[in-house]
Formats: sequence, structure tokens, C-alpha cells
Amino acid sequence: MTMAMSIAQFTFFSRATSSSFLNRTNARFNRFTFSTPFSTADATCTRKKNGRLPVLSALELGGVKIARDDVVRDDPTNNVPDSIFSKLGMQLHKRNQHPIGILKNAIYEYFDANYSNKFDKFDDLCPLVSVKQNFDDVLVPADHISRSYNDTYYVDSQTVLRCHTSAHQAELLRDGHTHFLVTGDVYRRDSIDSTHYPVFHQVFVASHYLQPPNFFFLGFFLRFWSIHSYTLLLEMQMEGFRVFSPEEWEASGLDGTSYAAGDLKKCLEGLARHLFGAVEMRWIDAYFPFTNPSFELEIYFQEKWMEVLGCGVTEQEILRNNGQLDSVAWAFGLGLERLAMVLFDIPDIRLFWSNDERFTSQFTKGKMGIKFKPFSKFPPCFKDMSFWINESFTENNLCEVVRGVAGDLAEEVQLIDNFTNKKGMTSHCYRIAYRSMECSLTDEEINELQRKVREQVETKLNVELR
Ligand code: FA5
Ligand code: MG
Repeated sequence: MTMAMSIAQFTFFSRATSSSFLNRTNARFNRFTFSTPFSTADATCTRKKNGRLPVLSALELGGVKIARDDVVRDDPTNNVPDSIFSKLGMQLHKRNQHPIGILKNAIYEYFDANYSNKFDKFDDLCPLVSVKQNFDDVLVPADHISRSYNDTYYVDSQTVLRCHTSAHQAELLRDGHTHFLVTGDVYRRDSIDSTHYPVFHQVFVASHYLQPPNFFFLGFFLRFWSIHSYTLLLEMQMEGFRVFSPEEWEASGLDGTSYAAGDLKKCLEGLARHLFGAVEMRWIDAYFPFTNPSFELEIYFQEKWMEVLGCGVTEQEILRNNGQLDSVAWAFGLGLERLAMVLFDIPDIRLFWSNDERFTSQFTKGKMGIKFKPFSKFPPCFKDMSFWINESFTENNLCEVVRGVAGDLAEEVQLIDNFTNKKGMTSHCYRIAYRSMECSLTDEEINELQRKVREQVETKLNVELR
């Protein structure tokens, strides 16, 4: 994406006061329900000029009503806009007819078929989590960029909208789960283009095995003491034992970490084959605070390599802190939208949020082979704007302003020029592409959007327009 904004593709992961509803509800296992029906198609642009649905005043989380004011507040520790609040509870991953739900189900099928239903599945854990869950529990350093207000949506200084499904790893481990899939909506302040959206869906997968030396011991023990109460333990070990049999272990000549890394890649390549048949993919070495080694998988799509997931061998510290002694584990987190774009030929990430029947009616429960047929192609309209930036200027803040004004009509925000003059002042020129997925926009509509963007960029970001 050349110079387009990419503050950190790997960007997630504070501080303190008390969170209103999290304190009240012990939110970690709240089931998440949403009372408002998903509205039907609205093909005309006149009624929703900025591509947004009306903002609801309340959601229901685990039986507790969450008012808009609990999540969106005029407070320096809160940076959640209405447009984000309106996405809470949409749960595209739970809609069996939606490409995100269809893909999730296909991933579940792969794990059920290949791992004999051993993976526990969670897909309605509350997206409001503590800073501890989102960052501390997965070893994200105190000064990591992902913790900043620039990258993460804070409800208050101790509560965030989760920016990855890894936020649930520690609590699930503590509750004794050793193989699990967590699917959910995640939230990030991010750039604007066809593969980035501030709300997207991730599947987090973790698999834990006892280290081979323990299997030798326990396997030996169990062979002589087939006590019924060990059944559960035996099942867990069978998985591990199968993967780390002494023969394989000895023959491989690898340590536990390398062996787990190999198993992880085998699992993911199998998943890719299950989903795609053949596809061009490559592994990239990566860094995550919670895994070592770490990798990313990229898939070739629309003549570019696109990152679809991050993964690695879980840091021992996380396992130890959560009661998993002497085990080795792998985990991955994949972006459902990105994979669905490749699988269903969906050219722009905004389409997943479309209520237009010309989009929603193209997909069928359980059907992976469908290719999306674009129902309209309206030309984008480009508007440039230049300004002298100040020290606190960030591209994510600019994108928030643009999304706040134009909603899903903003297709891309791209830095096209950048220079510093002799006085040390830095100028940025951004090109904003406006395009509706559903109808054509008039010149007046676009000019009005651009006028508002300019006005708010000046007032909210305190920059000097040129
Ligand atoms: C993570 O979120 C890690 N928690 C993944 C992980 C889990 C690594 C377990 C190791 C072990 P990352 O920020 O790279 O990593 O995001 C994972 C995937 O989410 C990306 O590969 C991409 O497919 C998707 N993704 C990230 N940002 C966006 C976005 N703004 N819009 C859509 N998809 C995104
Ligand atoms: Mg990444």
C-alpha cells in the first residue's frame, strides 16, 4: 500500500480508575447478546449519507444493560466514538449466512474433523475487557505502542475494547482449557483502506501439549494404573502424546519449542488447504510479545501479499502464570475478514458491514465456493488536503476524524506528500478517496464531506491547513 497509512499492522496491545459495568458484572465470561434486529437492505444513499446505522442507546451484555454512556463518554480517558459503539453486538461471526460466519464455521469444521472435537469453542465472550486481560496477561510491555490511545479504544483507563482475541487466553487457561478457539469482534484505531477496518473479527486458537518427558512418565504411569478419574487427563495427553510420541521426538531431534512450531505450521497449512485448495502462501518471521518464535502467514491476493494471521509458540511465562506447568503450546490469531476477502472474492473490507440485499443475498449457509459478484461499481472521488502537522499529530487520529465524518464512504486515506521546510515545519498531504459501495455520490455530497473533514481536522487535530 505504498505510502498509505500503516502505523503498525501489528498493533495492539495503561493505567487506572474503575470501570462502571466491568466491575459490576465480572465481564470475562459474560455471554453477549444483542437485542436489536439487523436492519434490512437500504440501497438508497439518501437515508444514510455516511453509510452508518443509527446509534442505539443500549446493548445487553450477559444480562446487564450497557448504556451508550457507559462506552462513549466525554472524558479524556475515553476515545470510543459512536460509530464504534454502533458495531458492538453486531457479531457478524454468528451469522451463518454471512461470509464471516460461513468462514468461521468452516474453520470449526477443520478443527473438529482433525482434532476429534477436542477444541472448546467460545464465540460470545464480551469484547469489553480489562487492560490486564488485553495487555498485561499476554506480556505486552508497558511502553508498547499498541497500549496507546492512538491505537486502542479505551472505555476508561482500565477498560478497553479488546484489540485481539488473545485477550481471553489467560483466563481460559486458568479455567483449565487446553485446546480452544475464541472467535470475536476486535477493535483498533487503524488506517483506512480496503483491507483495514476499525472493527474486524479474529479467531484465536491455542493448543497445549504436555512436554514429552511428562508424557513418558504419565504414559508409563497410566499404563499400569488405568484409574477412571484419569480419563480427562488421558485425553489431553493422547493429543499430546500423539504429537510428541517418543519415536517422533527422538527421530526429529528437536526441542519442545521447535517441535511445537513445526506442528503449528502443519496445522495452519492444513487449514489453508482445507479452505482454499491451492493458494500461494508464505511464512514470514514476526514478533509478538506473547509467542517465541513467532510467524505471520501471507497469502497472495489482488497482486499483493496480504497478511492473514499471526502465530507462534506461546511464551512459557504465560503458561506458568496460568497454571500450565511443564507444557508447551502454540497459538494463532487470524483475521476472518482478510481470509474471507480471498475466499469469496470480496474486494473491499467495508462490504462485510453492508446491509444491502445485493450483498447479503449472495451468500448461503455452509457454502464456501461462492464468488462475490459486484453489484455496482461507482467511481471513487479523490480529494487532497495539505496541512502543517504538530507534534501530537498521528495518522490514526486523522482517520478517526475522516471516519467520523464520512463513515464507510471513506475508502482510503493515503499520505501522498511529506516534506519539512527550512523552519522545521512538516507538511503532510493526504488523498482521501470517497466511494459508496451501494450508490453514486453527487459532487455536492462529496464537497460537503470534505468541507467537514477540513473543518474538523483543523479544530480537533489542531493543525494548520495550507
Ligand atoms: C494479533 O492480533 C495477534 N494477537 C495474533 C496472534 C495470536 C499471534 C496468537 C501469535 C499468537 P495482528 O495484529 O497481526 O496479530 O492481527 C492478526 C490478524 O488480524 C492480521 O494478520 C490480519 O489478518 C488481521 N487484522 C489486523 N488488523 C486489521 C484491520 N485493521 N482490519 C482487518 N483485519 C486486521
Ligand atoms: Mg500482524
